[in-house]
Amino acid sequence: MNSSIPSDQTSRENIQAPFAARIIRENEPENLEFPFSSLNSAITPTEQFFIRSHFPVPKISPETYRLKVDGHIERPLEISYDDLLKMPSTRVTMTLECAGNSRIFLSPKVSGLQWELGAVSNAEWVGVSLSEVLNRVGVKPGTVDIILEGADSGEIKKEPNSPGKITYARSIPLAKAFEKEVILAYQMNGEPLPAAHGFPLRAIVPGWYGMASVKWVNRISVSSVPFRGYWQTLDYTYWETRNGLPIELLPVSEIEVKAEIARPGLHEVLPANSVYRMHGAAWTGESEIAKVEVSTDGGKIWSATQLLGASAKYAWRLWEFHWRTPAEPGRYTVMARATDARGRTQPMVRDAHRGGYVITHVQPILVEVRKVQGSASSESYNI
Ligand SMILES: Nc1nc2c(c(=O)[nH]1)N[C@H]1C(S)=C(S)[C@@H](COP(=O)(O)O)O[C@H]1N2
Ligand SMILES: [Mo]
Repeated sequence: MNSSIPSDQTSRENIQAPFAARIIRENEPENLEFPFSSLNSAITPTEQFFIRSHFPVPKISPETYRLKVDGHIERPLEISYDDLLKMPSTRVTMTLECAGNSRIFLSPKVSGLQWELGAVSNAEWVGVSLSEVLNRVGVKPGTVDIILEGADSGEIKKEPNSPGKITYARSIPLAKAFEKEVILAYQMNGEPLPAAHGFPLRAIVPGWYGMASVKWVNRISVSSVPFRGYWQTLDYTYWETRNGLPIELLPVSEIEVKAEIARPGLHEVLPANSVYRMHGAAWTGESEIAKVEVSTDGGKIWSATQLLGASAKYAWRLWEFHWRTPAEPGRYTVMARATDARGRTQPMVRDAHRGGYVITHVQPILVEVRKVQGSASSESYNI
């Protein structure tokens, strides 16, 4: 596809300023959350897109930058930034969710950044298909993993400790690496990648949690043996269970179906007997959103919401529901749950085998309905 033609979904006029600021979860390195209650466009403005970095942002000059490809291949290769820009480009709109998103809702509390609803954002990415690069170097038979390595590095000094100074590296299996939508992106929402999001080049692995989308990629290593690096053995893992028995610790990979409510927010005060616009976003892994339902009575009755815009695989879908709030003031619990085209639905309870990751069980949002003085009972809110 040609990268100079903007698609409808991302025309920048649709993005409204001024923006609500991102929420600081960690200052050094900078880890920032998208203020999810301010969701008002399918594309997250770059200025609001969440940031998750384990190490300080590396400074890379586009003049001296090289992408090196080595390992189990026919022809080792080095590509400059300029040469990458000249290769055929692919555009993909993709929702990036950190596997630790919503961690703050876990009880008992687990370690890690205490993300609320906003370690997830959606952007349009342009870059070179990873398959394009792999075809140039000639992947040898017997390849199992494609290792993506970033230029950032450091030592993890709290449990689980790293073996000294390490880089950020993750692998994806050969079949996934050859999917056209898996790209090495140099553009985000029509601009060169910002430093914090991986300038000059980052992987975009649609359908997988954020940890696979390696930023500041400067080396691709093709491997004939499974890669078992720090970021997929000691961190970013979950227990696979069979017959109630945890049998294997596996790397976190594919995104699970999930809906989040932007408004109302937790403990929001809503006017009684009024029409209130509940809204949010829903996304899934290797499928599409089929429906989003809401409950306003604590989970007894579920009603279908309106899905907005067009469905695009790998991008979240916005949804809305006009709720006639109760006439009776008091506390009410609202919830949203998504189902994808494969019939997968969010669980109501947390599966402990997922540890501190893949947090998709339905979240109850407590709101308060009050009589508002001087307002007509049929007024509409948040529309
Ligand atoms: N090199 C490198 N790539 C990385 C990371 C990192 O710390 N270093 N963090 C990963 C994680 S855990 C997530 S969720 C996404 C976040 O991407 P963003 O900062 O652009 O939102 O980047 C991934 N890629
Ligand atoms: Mo993440």
